[in-house]
Amino acid sequence: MSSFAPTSSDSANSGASYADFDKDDAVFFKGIEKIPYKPDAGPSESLVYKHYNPSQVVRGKTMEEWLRFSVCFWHTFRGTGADPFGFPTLVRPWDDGSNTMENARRRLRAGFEFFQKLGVKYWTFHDRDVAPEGSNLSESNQNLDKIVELAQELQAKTGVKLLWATCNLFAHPRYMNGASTNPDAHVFAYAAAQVKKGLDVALKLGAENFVFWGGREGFHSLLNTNVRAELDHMATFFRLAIAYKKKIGFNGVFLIEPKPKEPTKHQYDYDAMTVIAFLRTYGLEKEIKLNIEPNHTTLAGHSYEHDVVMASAYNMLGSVDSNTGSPDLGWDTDQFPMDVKNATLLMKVLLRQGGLQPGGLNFDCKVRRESTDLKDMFISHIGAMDTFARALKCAAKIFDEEVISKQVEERYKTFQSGIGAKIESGDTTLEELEEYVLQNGEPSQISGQQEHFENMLNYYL
Ligand code: XLS
Ligand code: NI
Ligand code: NI
Repeated sequence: MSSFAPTSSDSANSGASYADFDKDDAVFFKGIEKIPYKPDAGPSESLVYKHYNPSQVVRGKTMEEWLRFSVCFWHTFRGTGADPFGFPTLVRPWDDGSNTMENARRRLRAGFEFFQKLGVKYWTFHDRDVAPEGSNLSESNQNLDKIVELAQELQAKTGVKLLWATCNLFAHPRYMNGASTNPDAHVFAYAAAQVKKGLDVALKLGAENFVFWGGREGFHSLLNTNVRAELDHMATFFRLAIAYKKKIGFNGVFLIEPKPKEPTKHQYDYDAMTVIAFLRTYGLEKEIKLNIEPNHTTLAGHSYEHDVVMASAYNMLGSVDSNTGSPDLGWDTDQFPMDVKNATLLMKVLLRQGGLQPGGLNFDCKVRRESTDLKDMFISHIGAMDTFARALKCAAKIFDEEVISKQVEERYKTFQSGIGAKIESGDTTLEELEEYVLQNGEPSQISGQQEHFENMLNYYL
């Protein structure tokens, strides 16, 4: 905590002490009830869903099944609003800012009340978000065990499940030069030990996936870096994790989350195609899929939906961190996704691949540091969920009517017969193709019709 402690602008909890939240029947979000579906609500009614109706069936599945929303613990329950230029702004009345187990328990219990009131069935966390790191590995593991016991209890009581767990291999100073790609084998061993425990915990809590995000796996300078050795070590790290996963019988899907930079200048898991190439190079493509975060995709210089499209095209899309950035900024702002057009482009892909299960749409998002009310935690998630519900309906209409897909198919029709069919099956030669051109001359011009396709998309939004 900083020396400057802001006071909350929220009145619902005024007068409560931290100890009040230790009681079994403590209510963390006073005055906020379970968020209802209210399609006729007006523009300023904010604690209602106007589009997300979990049981509504869209193309054979309920909205809840298609969307599989998940709340992330780190931003929503550990975020303080601090930035490199400013102190924390977010006051959570149960959080005394300490690194104690009591505080960790309160945060977790607040979390489950939040998931339930929101009506979200999944959550995600890093090991170090939920339990304090101790002074050595054994102490950290003991802290984690105690908190996992409480998480198990809360999951059973509420029916909220774990979409994925992950290990924080980037915050502690020991990882400053990387975790699995650290030039020091001792650090590699530490990261491995931490992942071993992370997998035990994931198994215990029934995690449906397990994520690896390599924020420090990369380099700031090639001058001091042996890139080939580091990538070989990273592959070894994954092989060891796969072996342990099988040994303990953890069936969750392993996911790598690509990101090109931030905090490291260049990260090895640059984007979807880089990770797919890495997995294939090291023979790991059957064991690991991708968790795509569109904000990372735009940081890599691609459009919002690019990596979702690419990963899905190769059957490698496992899950999505559905936050967004400001395209006019060069960093990961982790904003809530509120853009119906972008969300529709994403849902189009999910519909085509039949959903994301056992993955989901994880809100790796944080409220702006100026959004200081407890209510803002709800409003942000509700807005994003409504955005995706609208997008699902738009994408379903696009699918039902098949207008766009038929016209895309039409662009490739020359591959269905004649010389095109031979190219398609790989059953031709350069000589044969030369002969074809000598016979048929110059291809006639065919419009790409980009604006026509853009107009068609807008029709459905
Ligand atoms: C950071 C990443 C991170 C992962 C989990 O940019 O998005 O939050 O999702 O470690
Ligand atoms: Ni993420
Ligand atoms: Ni991110």
